[in-house]
Amino acid sequence: MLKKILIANRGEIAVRIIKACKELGVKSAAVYSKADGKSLHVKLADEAYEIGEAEAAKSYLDMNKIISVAKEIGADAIHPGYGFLAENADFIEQVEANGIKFIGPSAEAVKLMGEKTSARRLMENSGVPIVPGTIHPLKSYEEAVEFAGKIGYPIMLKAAAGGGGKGMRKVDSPDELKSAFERASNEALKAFGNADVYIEKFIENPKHIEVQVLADEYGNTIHLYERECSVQRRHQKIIEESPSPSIDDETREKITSAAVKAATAVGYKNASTVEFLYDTVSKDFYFLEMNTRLQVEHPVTELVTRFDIVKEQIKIASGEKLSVSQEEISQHGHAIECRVYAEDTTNNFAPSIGKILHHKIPVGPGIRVDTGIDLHSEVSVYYDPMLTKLIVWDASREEAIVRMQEALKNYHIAGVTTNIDLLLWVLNHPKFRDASFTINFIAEELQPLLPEKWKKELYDEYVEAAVALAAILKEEKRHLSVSQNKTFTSNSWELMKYE
Ligand code: MV4
Repeated sequence: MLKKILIANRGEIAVRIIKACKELGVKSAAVYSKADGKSLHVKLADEAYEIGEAEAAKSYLDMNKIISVAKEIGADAIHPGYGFLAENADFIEQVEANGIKFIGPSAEAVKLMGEKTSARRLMENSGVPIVPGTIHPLKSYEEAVEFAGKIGYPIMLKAAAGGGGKGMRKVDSPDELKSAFERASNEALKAFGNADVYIEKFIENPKHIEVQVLADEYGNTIHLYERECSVQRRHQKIIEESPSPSIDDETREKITSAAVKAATAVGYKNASTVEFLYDTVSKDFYFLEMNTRLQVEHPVTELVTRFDIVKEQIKIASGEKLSVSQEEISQHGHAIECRVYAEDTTNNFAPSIGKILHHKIPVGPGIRVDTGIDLHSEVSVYYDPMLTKLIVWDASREEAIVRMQEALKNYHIAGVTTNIDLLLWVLNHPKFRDASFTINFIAEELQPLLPEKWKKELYDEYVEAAVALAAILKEEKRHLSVSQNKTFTSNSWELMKYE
């Protein structure tokens, strides 16, 4: 077993990894920036080392610094969590060149899956269904015209080096293609240093379903079933659940087998997630991308399969064989995760910064709280504003929803504005209840309730939206949460109080 793991991350995921280390009797070493001295992960780890300035580029993204700390303190492995350096093939190579174990996939697999056309080629050759489109970067605008004509509009132009929604452009008709092609290539070059783009058929109103995969270093690969993550806004998931309420057992069997095929095809080791778009009408699913890391939403899978993914990651990196076989994994009951963000829904999801002045977490049967904050923590502008993941388990989806509503109502945070009201609004929405939501749910249902900007000339619209939201909240008989550092110019909660 590994002896000391450096955790190259912060917040709730660093805390989650520290807990797995403690349970396995492995020493944990935190690293932190100057903004994070009082953070929970620093308090909980066995050791903690400051690595630089608040800006991520000068701390959590500083590969050399992190590797030199690991060597100095005698860490034999690095767990990257998600984000930051987790899917950086150069980092993996450097970690390994220094004789340190990277808890994750090989640099090779990360590169192969990071270039989206090579990923699509590999999937097609392995019998994993991909979205119809090109499997090589487009060589010219003329080639784009030809392919788009063949598969039919609307299409998506995507950056080969992109992912997660970056460098993506929908094209509705041939006359839009020229400018879209040029802009997409330019954007791709600027964002990723690589101008390559490719074409996919645009899939209308799909769901987002992904499969958790685990593989050891001896080629054994299993899946831990699926998660549905369709409730998102601007490529930011906010609610995830397992099992998916939208697929039948036959589709479940097909999509999980496809995910195992995908991981096997890349010779994958450790934990990964294979993402699919799912068309509810045809019941077809299409490979989107493979995430070569532990994901934010892994806990719903842990609760439903009763299996600890992070401990297994560490065991795999220690050279152990998978501790379970596929036959030993099954789904029990239903789990839902809500991501609690420090942000203002009514102010264009602007991050809310401040000091945590009050923090009472919900407790009770079937409630799990993965948090990176506690009383007095500082929520800064430097990092992702996700504070906490509330995860609940219950025997059925209906019961899990009720349990989550209670958990959210009993989660009290003061000092920053949170999205708890938004989460409650979603859980009560008929389209969430009957599972008919797609990836466009928030954009279609919530956005019309919210004005784009809070300019003075938009005041009427602002009042209208605030009143509409207030009515929804009143119907749910809930109290409005008012931020400590409220601004009277752009805070609809204030308006609602007077309504
Ligand atoms: C698509 C699509 C529709 N058709 N590709 C967004 C993130 C990136 N992983 C791929 N994405 C999409 N690709 C085709 N051919 C719609 C999306 C998409 C999306 C996908 C998953 C979850 C949320 C999403 C939100 C907007 C768009």
